[in-house]
Amino acid sequence: RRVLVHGAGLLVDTVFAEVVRACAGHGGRVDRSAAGPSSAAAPEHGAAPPRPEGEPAAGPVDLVLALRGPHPLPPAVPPGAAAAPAGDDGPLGDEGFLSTRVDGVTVVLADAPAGLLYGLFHLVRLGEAAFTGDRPARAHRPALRRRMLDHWDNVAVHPDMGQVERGYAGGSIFWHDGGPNGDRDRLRAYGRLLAATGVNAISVNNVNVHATEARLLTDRLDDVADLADLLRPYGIRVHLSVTFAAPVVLGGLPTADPLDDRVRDWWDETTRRVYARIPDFGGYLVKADSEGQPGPATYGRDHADGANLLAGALARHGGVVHWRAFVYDHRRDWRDRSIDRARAAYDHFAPLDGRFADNVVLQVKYGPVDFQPREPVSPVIAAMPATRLAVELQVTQEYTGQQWHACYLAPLWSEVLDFRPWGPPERTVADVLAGVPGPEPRRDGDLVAVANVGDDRFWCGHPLAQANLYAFGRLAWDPYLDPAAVLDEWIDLTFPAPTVGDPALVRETLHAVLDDSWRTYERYTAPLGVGFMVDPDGHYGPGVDGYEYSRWGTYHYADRDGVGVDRTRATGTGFTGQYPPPWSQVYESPERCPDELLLFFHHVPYGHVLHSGVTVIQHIYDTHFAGVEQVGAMRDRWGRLAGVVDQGVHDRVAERLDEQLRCAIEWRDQINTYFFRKSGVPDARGRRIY
Ligand code: BDP
Repeated sequence: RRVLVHGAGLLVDTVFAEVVRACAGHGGRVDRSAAGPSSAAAPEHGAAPPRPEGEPAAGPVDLVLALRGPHPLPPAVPPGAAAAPAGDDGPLGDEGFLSTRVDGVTVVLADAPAGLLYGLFHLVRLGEAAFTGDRPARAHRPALRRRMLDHWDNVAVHPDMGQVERGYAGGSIFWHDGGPNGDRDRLRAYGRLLAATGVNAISVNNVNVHATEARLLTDRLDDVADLADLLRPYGIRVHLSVTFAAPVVLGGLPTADPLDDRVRDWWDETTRRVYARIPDFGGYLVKADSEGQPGPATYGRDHADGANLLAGALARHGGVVHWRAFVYDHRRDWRDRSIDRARAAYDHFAPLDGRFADNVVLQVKYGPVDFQPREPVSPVIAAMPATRLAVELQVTQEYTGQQWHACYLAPLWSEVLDFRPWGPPERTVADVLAGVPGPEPRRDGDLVAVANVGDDRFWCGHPLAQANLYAFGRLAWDPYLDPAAVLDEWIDLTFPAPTVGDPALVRETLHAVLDDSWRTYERYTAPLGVGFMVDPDGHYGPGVDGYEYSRWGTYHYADRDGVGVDRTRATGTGFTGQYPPPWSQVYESPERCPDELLLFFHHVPYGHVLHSGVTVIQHIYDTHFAGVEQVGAMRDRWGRLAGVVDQGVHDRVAERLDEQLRCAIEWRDQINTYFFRKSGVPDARGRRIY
């Protein structure tokens, strides 16, 4: 094929290098026109030298990737290909692109270099289809401006959490034993991989900022600048987790009080130095006054005072502060039933709505407690119309099987994104983040996720966990996508169609293994939204009473009569009152509450009959037996791909499915036995319970 890349800029250089690489060995020819001076900074891909500016490529061309702008479009763009799509002549923006195919030429046009890069990856997704027939012009723009991954990576190995906190894919891709991870090719490949999913921002160190990591902001800034240089060609901006105590621990000041002038000056000057070194630095990520991290409360100040301090220092450079809403009392007394951890984020932040600076993004976990496989959507999202929000997902599978269990999380995330915080027909969470205006003007927001990548050979430990990374990026680009369609994309990009036997085998098998895997995981773990019956040490495997009498505030309250947390206004913690109608009423009522959340909101007798028609106790037994059977079926299905997919991938997944089955059986037996002993109610179907 013949390809023409037209335009100047670092990211256009990347596009050119990518196309050269794709064509290498296939007899294709790639030309470059209108290249500007920035191509000196092209990534090291061994690209062919660009053609002189303005010189058209000779002969017919199959694909043109062209930047509109100061230079005229090259003649290779067929007449009509540059016309706006019917009904959509709005600007393409910094990252959008227009794709079409006219007169046998596939054309991608963009107004900014990043758009061309995303346009290229769009073609890669289309594959051969991008070069057949005519394709009507279509404009593509990301629904969300910032699509961000947070790495919980420590620079130095932490005695409890290791190199990566809650990391299940080996060591850190960024850091190794106190210093940078020297594998620069791997880092470039990571940038490329992320750009292909649509991710455009990354935070490179843990939100729990320890002493070594704190210094990334000052005397170890060069390490951050190096990462920024490696990721910049792929349109990814680097952010840093900072400690709120930095003026004390790094600056030697006696205080970090956000209203103290010395503290403000310190942040201003420190931030100025960061931007002098990294001009496109993204901003700061802060976990403050939470789980032992320092924050403004020490000085009697609130979260708005704290966030606005950093926002002020960043604003003049175009940076943002992601301030996490994951704040609660982690030293509570388990005997005090009046404190409810689910209430905490709303109680802390809702009263502050309207006080945050415009470049503060309040980063809210999708559920009110902590990344459980099933939680209601956080009430904070509806409560803060005057605040820019990010919804935080957990791609790393801390509570969903730790990349030993196959658990495709996109259906969970889609449920969150499709949730309507004010009830139908009002806006969805996706609408809120995309900036769709409501009764009050709404600010657009971000989608953020805790990353699942490490230095593992398969990136994510479990090769199938890559589907979660891919789906996160795609849903952040377009939160209205269907999870099954996203999975199709990932399968086609990841596994070549088998050359012998049934060409649909790989696709069908992966759907059979992954489509329902999140619900399967839910079936064999904590029932009906009660959460946290997990081993408290590592959060892997069952721990039926592991958290029941601890300080963390995550209880199920099972006794001989019933189970669940009463969060009603009538008799419980009042958490249901944090939702606007209709959800405040729906969740308040055990009759109206959706089955899957019943024990999150209500303490009910074991004989309580669900909407499904079975009792709570029978539901527990049935789902736990079914969950194990489903994992067995997943394992058998995967077995049929032996010899069809790469042997190394097959072995790794097979090993993990064996472990998933072992662990699911352990969950089933412990949960069923626990509830049988508590309730004394036998299984109606007479299955063996220990
Ligand atoms: C919890 C994790 C803990 C994190 C915390 C957070 O167990 O390691 O530090 O979330 O989000 O789920 O800050």
